[in-house]
Amino acid sequence: PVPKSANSTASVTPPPGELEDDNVAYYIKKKLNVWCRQPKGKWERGTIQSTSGEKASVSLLNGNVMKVSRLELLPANPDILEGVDDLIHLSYLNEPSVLHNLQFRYSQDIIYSKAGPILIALNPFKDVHVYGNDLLSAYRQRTIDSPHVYAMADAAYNEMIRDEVNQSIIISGESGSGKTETAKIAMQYLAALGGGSCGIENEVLQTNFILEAFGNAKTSRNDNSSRFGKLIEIHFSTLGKICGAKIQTFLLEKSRVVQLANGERSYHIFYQLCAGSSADLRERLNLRVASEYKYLNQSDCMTIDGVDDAKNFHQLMKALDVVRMSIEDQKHVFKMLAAILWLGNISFNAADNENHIEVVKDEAVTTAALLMGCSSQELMTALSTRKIQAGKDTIAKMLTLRQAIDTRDALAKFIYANLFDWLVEQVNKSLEVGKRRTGRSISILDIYGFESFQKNSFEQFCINYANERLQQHFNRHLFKLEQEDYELDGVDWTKVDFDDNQECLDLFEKKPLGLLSLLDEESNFPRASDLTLANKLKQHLNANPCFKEEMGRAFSVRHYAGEVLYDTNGFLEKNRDPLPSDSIQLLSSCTCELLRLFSKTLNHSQKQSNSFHAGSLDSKKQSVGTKFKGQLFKLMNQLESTTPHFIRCIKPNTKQLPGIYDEDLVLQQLKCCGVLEVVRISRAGYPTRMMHQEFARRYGFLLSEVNTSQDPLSISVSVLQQFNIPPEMYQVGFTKLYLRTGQIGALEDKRKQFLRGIVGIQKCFRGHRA
Ligand code: AOV
Ligand code: MG
Repeated sequence: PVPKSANSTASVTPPPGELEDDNVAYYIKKKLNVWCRQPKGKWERGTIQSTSGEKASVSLLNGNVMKVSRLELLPANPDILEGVDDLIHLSYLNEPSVLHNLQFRYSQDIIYSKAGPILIALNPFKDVHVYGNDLLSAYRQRTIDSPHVYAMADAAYNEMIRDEVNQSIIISGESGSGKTETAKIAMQYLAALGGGSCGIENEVLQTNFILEAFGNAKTSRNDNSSRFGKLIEIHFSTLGKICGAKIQTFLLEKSRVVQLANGERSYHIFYQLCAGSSADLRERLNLRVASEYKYLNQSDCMTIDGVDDAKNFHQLMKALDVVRMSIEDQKHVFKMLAAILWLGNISFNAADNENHIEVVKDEAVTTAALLMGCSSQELMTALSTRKIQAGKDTIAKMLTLRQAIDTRDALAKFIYANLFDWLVEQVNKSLEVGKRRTGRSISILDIYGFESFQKNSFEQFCINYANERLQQHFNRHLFKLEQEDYELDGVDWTKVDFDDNQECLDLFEKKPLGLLSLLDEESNFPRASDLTLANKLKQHLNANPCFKEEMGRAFSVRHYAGEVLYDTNGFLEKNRDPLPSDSIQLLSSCTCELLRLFSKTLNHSQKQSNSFHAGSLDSKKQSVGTKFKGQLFKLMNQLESTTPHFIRCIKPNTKQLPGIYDEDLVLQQLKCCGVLEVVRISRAGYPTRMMHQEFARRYGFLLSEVNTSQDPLSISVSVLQQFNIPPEMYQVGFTKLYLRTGQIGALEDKRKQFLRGIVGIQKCFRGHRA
């Protein structure tokens, strides 16, 4: 289940160092390192001994000598570049070189590296001792500058203060790659840096625990997988202290509440509640052990290795206290959770021989009704019948087993999703920025990465759409803006091709002929089916190069990170996400305040209509896809106004184990997130840029001959000439100087030496007078 390779068209300079005829001899003479592809595709390092025709004989590091085609050879980096901090510094950027550099570091527990402006974080799957107060202060005082989340958070903080511009830290990567942990590490740094007297930073950190309890679950790929996207905006006062925060969440996976794949769990909170609640609470909620609930026991997985649900429940209650949730509200929350569990245990009996059912009146129904605040009869009616208008009368029609189960599950999902949103709202109220808003903030985005499985459904469809949007943001910043900057400033710059994914975004977003619009149109059509949807898509979208027709109900999308095959099975239903009007009426009549509140979140118009059973989308109710698109647009707008910092998390193996570095897996992730392109472009470009005035002011005094001109440009050029900076290492723009990697460092050294010299002379002079 891995995405196929990304199409990398971006090559600024030709991939450096093809082994050409004329330099092979040089490689042999100097015993330069090369990479040699092994029969199974793995690359080994060695040196070329001799060549004959198209064949070369290579002596490998492990002592073996191999005869291979010259096509199987790539230049390797000299030993002195082993394990460099920033991939930009590698002489050769071919795949084995990049993979080896990261592996070399990983094997020494150095999990962070840079790729130009991007931070790469490899998941260690164990405690690596690179966190904590000592390191935190070291990064604060800049006594360490090796790549780290701390360094990135520090840069964001400083830029926020210096430029008075909001910042964002955008974290992406596959499931289990370490996004959520990385986000927490960044938050810890900011909390330490911006911690004030009011303790709000602790509150901000505690929210992680609450959101993870309700929004994370064990999946086959991650024991603590976030099943929602999250943006946390941390606000700072003019003094640079944290003064509040705001959390936005995206697209919680609701289906998990009622349906689990084997070996996976529902949301942590259910198991925590069952394991950790007090005797008193257990009695009030008529609570059982987790294994007695159908919603939890269907997947044969009740516990997670190394996780103590009961202990976590106590920590959760503490966290709820920290965000000042009242005991009353906490009780409501637990009541809703128990109600959901009991709903899942409600069962049905055949009522007649026409497939109709009735609800079994047992402990499950009575307890669920009690917790929700309605009578058992009301609940039973809502789950087994639906009212339909027949002339002037309303009559109750009995449901089939399938309809009844769907109704029950829809109710459980609705309650949970609303409870989650409500909880986020409560947390936000507690974190609310005081009256003195400064507008300065750092946002941290932890959102699901690109997904491609054997079978992909509506969830992957939405997730991958979100990733296309994020990728465009990434492209815009790193490639487009960069080029525009050069062009505006009159700098000669051979255009860089990069994968513009606009076509794919159009495929999703175009109206009326895009995936989302067509999906909505079909969702509104009562007799539509997954097959009619698939046919409609094929009929209208075949011309888009990112769309590919497949057999039957399926279609494929060519995403920036590879082609994904989607099965339309369930798309319409998940996009409509219906709740029967009878259920809405039931909720609005419950004595539980929360449920009444939730029922109001639904559009009033839906209550009148019978959208669920008609199987269409109420015209006023937004579909899940459209709502998500709206959220994404809002998110993108927010991010556009910030200076972005990108972190790409990489999962070195799928076993969640330390010490295993699967080259293919790493390579495929590096390609998916465009890391290799960024390195090439950053290196080919001029990463350092300075206004002429700024440059002249900083280095002008180093000139040995007094420059009579006051013109910053001519002063700057004189400086560059005096220090013999080769012309290919810089470009002079209309307003700025553009320097290649490494040049500014050399100038800074000269400046320091010079200043030390002056201080030395002054000391000596003072000493003389004394
Ligand atoms: P994710 O957020 O990217 O997955 P997590 O942040 O939950 O991934 O990381 C998965 C697991 O990897 C964690 O539970 C830790 O055990 C381990 N891990 C990650 N980063 C570190 C680190 N820096 N040091 C030690 N262990 C780490 V998902 O939410 O599934 O996409 O939807
Ligand atoms: Mg996560």
